[in-house]
Amino acid sequence: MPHYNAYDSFKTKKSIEKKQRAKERAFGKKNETVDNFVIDSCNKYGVVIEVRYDDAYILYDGEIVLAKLRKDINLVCNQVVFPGDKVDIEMVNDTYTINHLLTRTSILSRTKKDSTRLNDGGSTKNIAANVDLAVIVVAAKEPPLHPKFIDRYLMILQNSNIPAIICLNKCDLKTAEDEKILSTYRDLGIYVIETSTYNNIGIDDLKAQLINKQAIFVGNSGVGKSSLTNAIMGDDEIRTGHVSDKSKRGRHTTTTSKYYVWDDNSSIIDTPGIRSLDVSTFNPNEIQDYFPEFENWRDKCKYNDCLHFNEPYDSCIVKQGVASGLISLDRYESYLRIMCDVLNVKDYSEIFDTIKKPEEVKKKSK
Ligand SMILES: Nc1nc2c(ncn2[C@@H]2O[C@H](COP(=O)(O)OP(=O)(O)OP(=O)(O)O)[C@@H](O)[C@H]2O)c(=O)[nH]1
Ligand SMILES: [Mg+2]
Ligand SMILES: [Zn+2]
Repeated sequence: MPHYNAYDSFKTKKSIEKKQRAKERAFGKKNETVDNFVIDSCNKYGVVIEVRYDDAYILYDGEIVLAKLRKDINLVCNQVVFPGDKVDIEMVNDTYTINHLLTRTSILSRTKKDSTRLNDGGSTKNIAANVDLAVIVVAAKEPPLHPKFIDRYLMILQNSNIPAIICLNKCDLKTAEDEKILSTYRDLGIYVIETSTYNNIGIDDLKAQLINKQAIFVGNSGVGKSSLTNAIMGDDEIRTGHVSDKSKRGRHTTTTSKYYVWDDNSSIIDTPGIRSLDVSTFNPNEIQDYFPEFENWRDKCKYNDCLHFNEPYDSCIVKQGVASGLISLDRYESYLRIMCDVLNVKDYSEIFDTIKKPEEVKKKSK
């Protein structure tokens, strides 16, 4: 029916435009809307500290100034610049104006599926720019350590080409179970550091990792990102909050991402905690690329296009690798959960059971 077709094409056009804009924001590409806005260099630049809706705080010449976007750019500030961005600013009629954005070395973004709209490919939310290193902060005990959160963050960071390390904060509360989870990541070659801001453990170690870098702290609310930032800054200016007793979830104390300089050439971006990470817009065939430990097994699966998901146990060498304990069961469970999200499948327990009880399954299938 023409009416619906017209509506659909309107929606498609809108969504293409939206995606195009998100892409341009993410990669800082020059385009018609923001002609001449992205430049490769300038004499003196400022660094974006914090972005509000329509203006941003910029560290410029040793001072913090508030600046607005160049007038001809028809977008609001928080769609265009992000903490860590380098900008060329100029005083125009008593107001600092962001004239140009310097080409980014990286942009950390996450996708967000909009559940209120059908067929929405998801929107992209940029978090910070020019990040050299991301620290995935997790906590012992409060809130509980969930490997699935780490796995999703590792995917997003790899996708943004940003190296990552893991920091287990509150190591004063660490349990044997936490250690088991962390050892999986150590085995994958990821640097894991343990800290306690209460007992001043591991802070110097963490500083050594962050020196001469623009780093970012990401993770759930209440893990101690702001406490760690305070510990590194050597003061306690940033507000921190207690994990609520009832839900054991943080209270979302930090509400906007903010850039802090702690050494001549070293900075940290402290971010607000998030509850969950959506990776459902990833391509299902590519999810396994984010699980490097599958690599030596996946080529031997019976089917070339094996997703190590619904395929029978006997044909899937990755599943057999998990069953034999050579691939971490936790990581495989994460993989299944992510595949369920991507493929819109409700439950993975049947698939998971075939791994946990391979012998029984084999007997049954005989
Ligand atoms: N036991 C223990 N508690 C800590 C440690 N570091 C921080 N905390 C506590 O953990 C709680 C949360 O700390 P925050 O620094 O606000 O956590 P956050 O990750 O910044 O939280 P959001 O801003 O909500 O994302 C506070 O009550 C801190 O006092 C630690 O090393 N050990
Ligand atoms: Mg905080
Ligand atoms: Zn397979």
